[in-house]
Amino acid sequence: MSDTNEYPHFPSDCKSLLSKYLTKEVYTQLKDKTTPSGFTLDEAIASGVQNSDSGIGVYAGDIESYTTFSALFDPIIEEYHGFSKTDSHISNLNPNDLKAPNPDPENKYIVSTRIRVGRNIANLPLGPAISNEQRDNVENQVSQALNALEGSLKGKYYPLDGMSEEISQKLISDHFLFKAGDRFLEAAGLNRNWPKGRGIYHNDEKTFLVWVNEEDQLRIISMQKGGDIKEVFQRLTDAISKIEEKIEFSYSEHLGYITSCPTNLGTAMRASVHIKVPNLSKDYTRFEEITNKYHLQIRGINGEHSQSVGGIYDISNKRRLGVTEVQCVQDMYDGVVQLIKREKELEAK
Ligand code: ADP
Ligand code: DAR
Repeated sequence: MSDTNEYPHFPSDCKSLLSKYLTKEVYTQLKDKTTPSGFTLDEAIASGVQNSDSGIGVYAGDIESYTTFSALFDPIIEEYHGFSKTDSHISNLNPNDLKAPNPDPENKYIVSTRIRVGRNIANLPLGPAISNEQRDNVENQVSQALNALEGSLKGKYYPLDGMSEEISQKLISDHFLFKAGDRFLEAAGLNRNWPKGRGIYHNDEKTFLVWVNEEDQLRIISMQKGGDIKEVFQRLTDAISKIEEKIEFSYSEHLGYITSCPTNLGTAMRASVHIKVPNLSKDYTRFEEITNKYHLQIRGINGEHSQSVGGIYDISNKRRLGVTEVQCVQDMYDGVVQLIKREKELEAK
């Protein structure tokens, strides 16, 4: 990453929130500031400057980035989340508050369900500013805590460093492991010293997984075949509380759980289903009417920036900050019920 100290050029077709809110005045105001980790504005905006097709384009290097560079982060957070600089985040990880009987007990539509949260360790820099030694210490601390888990969460940590290409590709194609080499993360400095310090923990059934030192220091994941969304949420909340007995997560009253990308702040939760809607997806306008109504995002089935395959889509909550974890999952559940209802109506025609 370079500290150019020059106002960046954005192509005329650039639609990132970075290009919208990094005015020359804001750049001049912030360009000489640094956070306690030594993180600079040029480092925070590097991803969006190098990738003009970014949607957002900025990453925080530490919790202090959100105050040191607030003149840039605040309007981006407000536009993306509808959350002002004076709002406070509230968390609710109680699965008893979720109203979600299995919407597809015959497994006709929902291929699989996955709910994940991002977490970072308190009082440490985030991925873009962490040192190699600090990142290795995160791996040691987190893997020790995970390897002590018992019962249905019991499993093993597998470092990426030294993992065979065959095993890592199989885990990625089975949707369990993160892809390597994302250019947005690369430009943000999140891939430095790759693959050292990175790895994956999973239980024997691969229904509970933790990614270590990808975009965030932990991605805590619960997933399984089918549509029992409540069971997936219950497993995730059980795991989070167990891990929190050993590790303090970075959290603020204003922004909730702190993450490197501002889109993940708050709950840092993405609750998704892979769902078969071949008829509904032919009428994409109607498809999006339903997903927009329930604050949902449509993705492809091989991760962010991927395409749908065979009429199967990744449908997940879009709201993460200013809503609770229960509301995130309820958003997804309520939207999925409507998608299935509409798909059934089209099947009947
Ligand atoms: P995230 O930021 O939530 O990790 P990605 O879109 O990058 O999201 O997905 C990461 C991995 O998780 C990908 O391999 C993707 O296919 C997989 N995945 C996401 N949602 C589901 C789901 N509901 N069922 C199975 N795999 C999923
Ligand atoms: N590609 C970046 C990040 C957007 C949100 N996705 C994350 N954090 N994985 C962008 O600015 O489009």
